[in-house]
Amino acid sequence: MASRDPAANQLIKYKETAKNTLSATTAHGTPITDKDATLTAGLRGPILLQDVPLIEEIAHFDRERIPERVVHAKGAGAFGYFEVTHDITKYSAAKVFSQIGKKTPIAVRFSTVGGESGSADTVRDPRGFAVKFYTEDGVWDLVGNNTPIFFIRDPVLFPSFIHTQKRNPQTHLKDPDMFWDFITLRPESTHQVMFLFSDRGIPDGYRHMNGYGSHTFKLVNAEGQWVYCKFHYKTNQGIKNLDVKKAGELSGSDPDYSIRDLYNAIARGDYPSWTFYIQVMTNEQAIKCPFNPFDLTKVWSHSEYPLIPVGKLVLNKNPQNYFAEVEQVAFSPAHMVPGIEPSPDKMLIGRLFSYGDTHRHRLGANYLQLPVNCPFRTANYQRDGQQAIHNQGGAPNYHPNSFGGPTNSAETKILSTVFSVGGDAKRYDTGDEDNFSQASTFYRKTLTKEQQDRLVSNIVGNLKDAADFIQLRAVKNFSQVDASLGERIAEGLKIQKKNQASL
Ligand code: HDE
Repeated sequence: MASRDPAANQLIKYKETAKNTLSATTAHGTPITDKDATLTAGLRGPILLQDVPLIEEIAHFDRERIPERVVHAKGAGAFGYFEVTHDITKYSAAKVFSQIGKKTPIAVRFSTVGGESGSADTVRDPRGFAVKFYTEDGVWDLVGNNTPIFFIRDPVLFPSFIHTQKRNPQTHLKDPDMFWDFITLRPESTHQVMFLFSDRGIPDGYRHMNGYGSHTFKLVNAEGQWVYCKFHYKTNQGIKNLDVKKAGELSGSDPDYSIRDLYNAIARGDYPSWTFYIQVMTNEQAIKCPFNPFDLTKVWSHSEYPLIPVGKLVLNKNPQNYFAEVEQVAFSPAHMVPGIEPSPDKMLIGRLFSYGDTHRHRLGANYLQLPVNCPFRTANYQRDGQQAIHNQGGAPNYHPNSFGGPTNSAETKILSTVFSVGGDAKRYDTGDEDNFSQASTFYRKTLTKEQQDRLVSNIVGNLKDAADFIQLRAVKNFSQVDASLGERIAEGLKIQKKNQASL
């Protein structure tokens, strides 16, 4: 860690800009005459209840912590803009894409997933890459990761999947069995597990990784025609990953490595940027697609569905206050804008519920009124609740009404697609759908020989602590990706051939 980088000099810089030292006040704004001593009866006497500044100070301190995010608790944030460089209005009428050269302000939060808010940045874990676009038609959140795929394809498994990476409920320790037990019982996770244990599993900070909306979405144009789409944001800094040894060292010497790297780059004026692309698939193509195009464990081939450039994301401003602008920033996949809609991806639909729900718990019912979250314009019939800052004045609080309250938007009607759904209502376990074909392509075609070697070593290094029967199950799954991959992992784990045969 550089000793006096821009992050280290933050307070010195603050002092340069703060012209006069102001007198301290209570939270209700009255000047405090003595910040250094409590009000006591006599030199050694007890404190008087009328020491309002003291009571206020302690009472506020007692309430400083809010629940951390249940996943993605550790993160860094920054602000900037999205600029359109290519016209995609034939696909989407979303105002954010309306014109080449148009700039929309954005907020971005990067994160690790499993660890607590104080955990190390350089762990092997997917990275969150959430983007908030403040558009004229409201806030659009693209709450993605640095991977185009995910571990599971049914949201009902998500809380359990996350529990496997949290602490064992009895020991309060990270558990050597839970993750691999779950992963091997749900082989649809194999594709993402391979990505996680490849070099890209430990990015070098947040600037040197790509981002993906991951799910399939729908884009709707001004005529109401729609296509399915995926979003990609590719780093212009180049992909850089940390090797296992360096990452381990940094976990001890600079656990906030990624936050520091992002803050300093922006403070230096070295603004990170990403080129933003879409892939599109028509409904006819989706019907003929040999795999389920709404399955989050699958990628869409770039040769069949080429990347179409759209614009760039640029981060040029650090937060002024971490808690207000990063801890309280509230992303939700349900925050979509006219011209962008969800696809039937079950995972996406599960997410549409979860985020607003967790924000109401973490930040309160009026979380969308916090400055970092609020859109340019809100006009609705929601009122009151804790911390109602913008309570819409004297506007009517019921609908329909005869007094000029907000009403239906005729302009965006065409952008709400009509679609048919059908089939028997049933719980369809998708665990046995094609789990290995894309994982095989990743192993055989995407990874070089050296990358394959490191993948094997990373998997073995982690799996070696799991119980024997779980190791055997893992070898069986990896053998379905590629027989030699299974063999090499078995060899690394010193598993005998006869044990494998017993599976
Ligand atoms: Fe999340 N996820 N997630 N997730 N997720 C949260 O929302 C959830 C998923 C992602 O920087 C939570 O505000 C469910 C996929 C990011 O503030 C929570 C499911 C992807 C962030 C939640 C998923 C993500 C979150 C926790 C399965 C990549 C951090 C705190 C259906 C495409 C956003 C919060 C930030 C955060 C739920 C799966 C990305 C609990 C139920 C897939 C980047 O609502």
